Amino acid sequence: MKTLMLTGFEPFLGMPINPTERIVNSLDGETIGGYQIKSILLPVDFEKAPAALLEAFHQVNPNAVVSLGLAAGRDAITPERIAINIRDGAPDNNGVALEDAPIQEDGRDGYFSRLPIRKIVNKLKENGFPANISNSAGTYLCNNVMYTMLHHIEKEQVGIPAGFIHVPASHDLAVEGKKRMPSWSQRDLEAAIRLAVECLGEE
Ligand code: PCA
Repeated sequence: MKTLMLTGFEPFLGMPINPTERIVNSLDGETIGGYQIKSILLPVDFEKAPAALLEAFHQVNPNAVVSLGLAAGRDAITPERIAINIRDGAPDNNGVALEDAPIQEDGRDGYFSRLPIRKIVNKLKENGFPANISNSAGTYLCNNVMYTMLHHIEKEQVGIPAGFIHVPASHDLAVEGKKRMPSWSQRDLEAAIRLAVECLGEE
């Protein structure tokens, strides 16, 4: 059977919960769209996250990679169109804040997602879940992980689907968090990510 590496992140920036941690824990080991899910939790750390991602990639040797991140404030599931070669913005969980720093010194400016993002958006909407393509994954850890994976796949000519999906806050994060934010039930978040993975199986 084919394997899909599904990554999520630990909580960050003082938020008590990251719903992507719960999604990956919940889907780990499931078979969706002909893929067995192998879940990996990544640290919100500019140094450790890319290393952990590539180490897991080599261990799992997956046939597809879907990475998930929380975008608190968004109200829909948003597959990302592009990752850019920049690290900038808020401090990571190790207190490191970067400004205008490339991810790869001699890397390309950007990489387009290798996921069927339009198909994912359409399928989610057909099933009653708000979704749209995002044209910016930001400049923080999510963009970093997306860029790192796509750069590696390009460099090594692995030729597999890979990309990133941002998800809104879960209700429990919205209740516990300090800021007001739109939120989804954890069950709907998980159902939406299952549908997104099913799209890969249909490719
Ligand atoms: N979201 C952050 C990093 C970790 C996460 O879940 C981001 O959008 O970059």
